[in-house]
Amino acid sequence: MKRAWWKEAVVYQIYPRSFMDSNGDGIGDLAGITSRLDYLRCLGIDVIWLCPIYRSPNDDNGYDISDYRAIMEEFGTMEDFDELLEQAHKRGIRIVMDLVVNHTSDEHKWFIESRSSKENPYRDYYIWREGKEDGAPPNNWGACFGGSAWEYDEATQMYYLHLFSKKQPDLNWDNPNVRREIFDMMTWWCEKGIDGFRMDVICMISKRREMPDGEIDGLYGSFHESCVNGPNVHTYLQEMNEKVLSRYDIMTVGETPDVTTELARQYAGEDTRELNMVFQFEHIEGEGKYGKWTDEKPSIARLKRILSRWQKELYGKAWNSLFLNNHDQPRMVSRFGNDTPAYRAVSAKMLATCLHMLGGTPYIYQGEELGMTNYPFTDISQFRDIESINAYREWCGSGIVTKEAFWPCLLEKSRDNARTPMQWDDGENAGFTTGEPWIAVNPNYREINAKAQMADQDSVFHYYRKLIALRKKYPIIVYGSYELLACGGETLYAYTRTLEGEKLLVVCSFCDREQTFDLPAEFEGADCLISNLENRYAGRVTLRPYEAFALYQMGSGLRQDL
Ligand code: TEU
Ligand code: CA
Repeated sequence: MKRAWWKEAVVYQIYPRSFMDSNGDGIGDLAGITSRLDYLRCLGIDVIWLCPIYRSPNDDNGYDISDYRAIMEEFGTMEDFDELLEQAHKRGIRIVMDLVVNHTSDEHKWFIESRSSKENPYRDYYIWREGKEDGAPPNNWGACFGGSAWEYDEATQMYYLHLFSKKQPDLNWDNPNVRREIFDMMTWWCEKGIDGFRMDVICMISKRREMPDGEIDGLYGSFHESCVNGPNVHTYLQEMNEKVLSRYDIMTVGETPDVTTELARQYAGEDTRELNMVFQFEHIEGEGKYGKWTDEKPSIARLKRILSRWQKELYGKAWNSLFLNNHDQPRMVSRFGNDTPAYRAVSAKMLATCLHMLGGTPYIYQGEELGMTNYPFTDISQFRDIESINAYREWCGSGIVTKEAFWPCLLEKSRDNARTPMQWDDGENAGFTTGEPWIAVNPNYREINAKAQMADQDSVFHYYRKLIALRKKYPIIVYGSYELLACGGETLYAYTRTLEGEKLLVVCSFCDREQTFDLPAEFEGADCLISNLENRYAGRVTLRPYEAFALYQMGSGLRQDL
């Protein structure tokens, strides 16, 4: 397997709106991020993935971009960006930009031109279709954020396609001018010195020309067959690679919902000249009761099975990202661990052990390194996320589900769980802002905050520091092959990694009861690299609730300690 810096890196994801507010307007900003770079250096991460900071009317918190070469007013200025980049580089931290080019904002100048007339040179930058004879939308597709995926536009009496909100019209990548403009814009950022791109829903940029009705999925037909992993997506990515990516030493990660391991080997193959890695969701997105919405806890057996398949099927062939949460997902300790006071910290450490010892590039979502939890929402007015608000209105209005039945699904899965402000200290608003925060601070900030955890060697924060340091020290964690160990019940997850005779054993308990694990003979006497509780690892090991450990054995069973 080829070595690469982005295979050895640990990424930290920043959602700027909620990270740190420098000027008291209640909204996180670029100067705020710069002021916290030393915290990230202390944690030991290598790369920041910066969620969108471009000019945007914020229908979807920056994922609706109206100018790719300007900074969102609320976040600061281009000078603030340049300062952030310089200060990050000074500390050896790279910055990967979010690249949202499946769609723009409807306030982008291209779309303003496009909608103005059928003859406008920008008309074909977007996807326009006639309605049906009775005036209905061209097909039955639903948008990700509710309603039809088609919006009727009075001026030219046609519909435009939007797979997300109606303020996020989809670009037409089949138009070579669109591709050229996007590649120019990417080059412009690379010339500025940024270190890579995280590409938003990049698997959706190529649509089939025929757009038949989709199978009903929830309230609408699915656009999946026509829009995801479409006919030209690999051609366009190869063109992007040739014209932009290959000219810089950057990291590229494609957000690819609904990708298979087979497709991932194309998107992020060692030699396919497309992207460095995929960021896929199979392990965390099962079928919900109502579209993505459910109040059911995920199955750990399923998680193990899917993680294992990705580990095996990509090994030596392609590269994957490691994560259990991000800005679109609930907090991982609440979903996969246990966020009650007795088990929160220990289960957060267990989940981190499980992820960080796997092959792939780990992503830490802001606050995860503190074991931040879901928010105890009590009223719909507390939500800010367009997806959550629209889903509540649409599903409860449909007659399919009552408000009482849908509410627990919002609590379990709303994206706003991840978007409450970063908890810096136990002062007012958790040290995030001196003003009124744009979304409520989780009331548990007095117990869970960065300041307290930095001062406590036993904290989740210091555990993450240790995991990151281990990845730098042991190549087996980055490059080793993977085997799932058949053992115990559904909630015990044990696997090994192997590299040139060295071996690593990782054992994680996903439950609140004791379980036993029989240590394989080859790991008797091995070094314990990390564990979240004190134990003796020999013979039959009794694991306490949410216990996790990793043992390391040097070559051929012969310990070489002197
Ligand atoms: O998300 C794309 C995506 O696949 C979403 O459907 C995601 O699964 C969903 O938000 C989960 O509920 C990306 C961004 O990460 C997201 O923040 C944006 O809203 C979306 O694209 C549109 O740009
Ligand atoms: Ca601010």
